[in-house]
Amino acid sequence: MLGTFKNVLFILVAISALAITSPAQKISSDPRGHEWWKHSVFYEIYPRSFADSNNDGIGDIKGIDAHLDYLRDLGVDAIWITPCYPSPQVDFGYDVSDYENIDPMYGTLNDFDHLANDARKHNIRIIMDFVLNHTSPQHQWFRDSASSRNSKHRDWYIWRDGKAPGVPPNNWISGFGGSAWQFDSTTSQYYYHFFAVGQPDLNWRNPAVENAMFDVTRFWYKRGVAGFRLDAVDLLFEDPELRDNPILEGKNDLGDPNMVNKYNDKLPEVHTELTKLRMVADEYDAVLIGETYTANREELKEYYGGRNDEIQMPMDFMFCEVNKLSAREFRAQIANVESTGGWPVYVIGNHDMARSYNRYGDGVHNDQIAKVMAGMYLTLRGTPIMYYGEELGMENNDPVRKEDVKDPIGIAGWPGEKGRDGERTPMQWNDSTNAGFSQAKPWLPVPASYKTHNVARELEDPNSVLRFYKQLLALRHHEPALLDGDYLALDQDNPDVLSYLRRYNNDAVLVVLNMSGKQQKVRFDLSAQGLASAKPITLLTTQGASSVGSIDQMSLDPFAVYIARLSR
Ligand code: TEU
Ligand code: CA
Repeated sequence: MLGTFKNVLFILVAISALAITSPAQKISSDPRGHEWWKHSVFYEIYPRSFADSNNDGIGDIKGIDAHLDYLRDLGVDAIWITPCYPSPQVDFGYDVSDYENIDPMYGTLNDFDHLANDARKHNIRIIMDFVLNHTSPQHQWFRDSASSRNSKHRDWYIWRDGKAPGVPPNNWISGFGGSAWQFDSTTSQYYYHFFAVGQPDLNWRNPAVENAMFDVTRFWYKRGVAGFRLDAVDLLFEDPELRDNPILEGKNDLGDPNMVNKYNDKLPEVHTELTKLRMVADEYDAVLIGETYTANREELKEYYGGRNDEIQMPMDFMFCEVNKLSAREFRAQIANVESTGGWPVYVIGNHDMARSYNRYGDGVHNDQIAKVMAGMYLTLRGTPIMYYGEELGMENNDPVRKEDVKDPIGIAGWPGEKGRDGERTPMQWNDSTNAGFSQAKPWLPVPASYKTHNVARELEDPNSVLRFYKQLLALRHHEPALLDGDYLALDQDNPDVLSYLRRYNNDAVLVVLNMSGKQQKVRFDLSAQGLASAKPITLLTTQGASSVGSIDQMSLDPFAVYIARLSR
């Protein structure tokens, strides 16, 4: 009896201790049992380019804070802020010199706390970018590591002797061009950097690195951060023997030999590590989003973890990289991620690839095509991650002169590879100078199209891309079938029109997307779904609802989007 009482007491104490130690914890699931991130719309913010509060030409934390109303009204539930930590900015923040602070150019930790507090009031969660593969050489860990072969942090990075004088330890090539090894004369060894020379790789085989990095995540979770986007997570481990990679024919855009990154990309150890990082995340009900560049469904499936114990949200770049408006190819990629059994994560653009507006646009119907893309990735089963400005139809603005290039990839690859500046230009708020981003000259120039494609103007125009996004996001938040329904492909042989059902209990939403520039006729026989006599109630369409017709005889304008609820 006393024993039982003691047990109960112990459980009570344990529960209250849990409540005390995790103040950041929010309600983890909705009444239907879904984790919060399954019903959330994520939005990537490149802080240098979102809004400049102090008019120095560079966006900042206060700038984000000032636009939370806009994000809430748009229908955003979580923002992922790309790195805003102290950094020499060799790779615009992806070279971190202190994981537990904010770079003065972006503000202070205090500004961050304000943002976190205001975001909470707007029901917007914050996701930070975790650059876990590498640091800046200015990080105190690296400075100590480089200082002597016996330093405390020596083994926190990957140091090796060359094969011979002037010859690096192996043939590995950096993603930013040239050898992935940098000779350091202080200790006469090479250090490994998959990315720029200013981004030395951490040695994740060292438990001290692992612990320090896990503590970094706790630091932010305790500040109210709801999760992390894991940068370049494929690359955490290297072959202990550092074997040469197999060389392929030809050269890449940066002029280096093509190779298979057999010994430094997606090693099995990555998965063991992710289960540990996940355990820390679970202490705080946090979500992990992966920058996972997978080549096939097996690789993508692995990232969810054998017991769903790795990354909850691995981004599906196979979908993102379809790179043409093709119903067939999107249908195949949707089936591919659906077949993993995991919760899909759809992205159509980010700060590393040309804007979707240009990649999918035909140069004539770009606004219509932007709506088709939105009509797809915001109605599929899964979580979408938007890229800032996508909702406006922002376009790429590539540099035209080498001297204007900021991105190290563009500097190394000019003129064949112009780098990533074009997709990182300032957010277009209105049609005043610098698109309302800043009163000072912005760090990157806005494209001329800001005059028509900006928040203020598009809010006024009922046919704008922005207004379409707003309607679509509102639908997505309210239609149970769009939130929780399954995905059923329809009319699967159609090369021009992508159609599917999202079904939930007695509800179904039908999505029909004309991916061609021609009028299309489609018909659906939904008797197998028990919806043969269902009446479609139009929810959203880009053409007159009456001109569409009925489900057994539909007529679609070029690049039309048609979304309807079907009820039995
Ligand atoms: O990207 C990792 C990555 O694989 C990219 O470098 C990609 O190959 C390249 O951008 C193609 O254009 C992440 C970040 O998203 C990127 O911005 C950083 O430069 C990189 O890591 C290094 O931290
Ligand atoms: Ca600023």
